[in-house]
Amino acid sequence: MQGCENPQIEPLPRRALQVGYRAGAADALLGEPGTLALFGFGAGTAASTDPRCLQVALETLDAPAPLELWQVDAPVSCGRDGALRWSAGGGWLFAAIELDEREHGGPAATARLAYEQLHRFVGTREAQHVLRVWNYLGAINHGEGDAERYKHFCDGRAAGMGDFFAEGFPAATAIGHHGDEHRLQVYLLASDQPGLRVENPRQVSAWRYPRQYGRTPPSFARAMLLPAQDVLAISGTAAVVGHASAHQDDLDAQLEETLLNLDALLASAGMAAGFDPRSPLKVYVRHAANAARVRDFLQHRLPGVPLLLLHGDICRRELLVEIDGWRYA
Ligand code: 3EB
Repeated sequence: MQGCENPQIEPLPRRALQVGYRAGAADALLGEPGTLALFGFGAGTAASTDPRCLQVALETLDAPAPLELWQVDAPVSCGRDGALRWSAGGGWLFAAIELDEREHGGPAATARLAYEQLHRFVGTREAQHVLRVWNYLGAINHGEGDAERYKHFCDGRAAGMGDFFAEGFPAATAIGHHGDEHRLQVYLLASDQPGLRVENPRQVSAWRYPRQYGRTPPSFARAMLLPAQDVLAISGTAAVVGHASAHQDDLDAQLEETLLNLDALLASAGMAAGFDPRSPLKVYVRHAANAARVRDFLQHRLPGVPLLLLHGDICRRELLVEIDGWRYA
């Protein structure tokens, strides 16, 4: 047939996984069809041996704490590979690793190992496009200047990434937890189709931060549009303007600036403004005493939006709050 000598069958873009906060028992949620991952928050969460379960080291500032559920429209398989656990279905891949820094020689070596193991594993899978990564480490602001633990983490992360992310960095979050100081948790979402990286025109791209923020600039994109462009995965977003932290010690002003950054990201992604009941957000709050004020502020400004407040340290010590999450189109 003329014009059809070399038919190119374009695969349909992968419809996004569904992410939401759910009350209820872990076992029931794990039993629902298509459950790819289930997250509990804080030490009070029941540990599970299911590879799809992760007990995030951050304590929640909400009671009762919901679980975060990821679901896909396909059967899910799962397993373990050394320190790594994974699940996969419908073109999506969840992988998580937890390491003890004492066994690997500190935060840089441990971050490096975590990223080496993760990309080595992802490299064996069909879902090779890492779209979104979360990093939780202890005592993130310990140490002065270049000796700060976050800076060591950035060194190790970049080394462990190697050239696996040569096409561009994933969207990411890096937050300090208050659990066992030596515990590093890294988990990711990957797909068999690429996403679209989104930067924020109000902010210098993180990988171009000037030297004052560390030897190795943080390797993340501000957000990632998932393959069907039906959801934006938003990186940790704080009151950073240009490359500088704004509104030192002013919680309300930092929240306002963060909302401006989130609006700018949505616009930059070509999405309509605003968040809605299908857009779950995580709010990392440095001082637990600020939780009620942060909750009131955001409930007023983002009515109906599912918020999960977590007690965590932002990687710049002058920042009091950071927000990440999902915005469905
Ligand atoms: C910022 O805008 C705040 O190191 O992966 C936000 C999101 C931040 C991700 C990371 C750091 C990271 O620079 C800090």
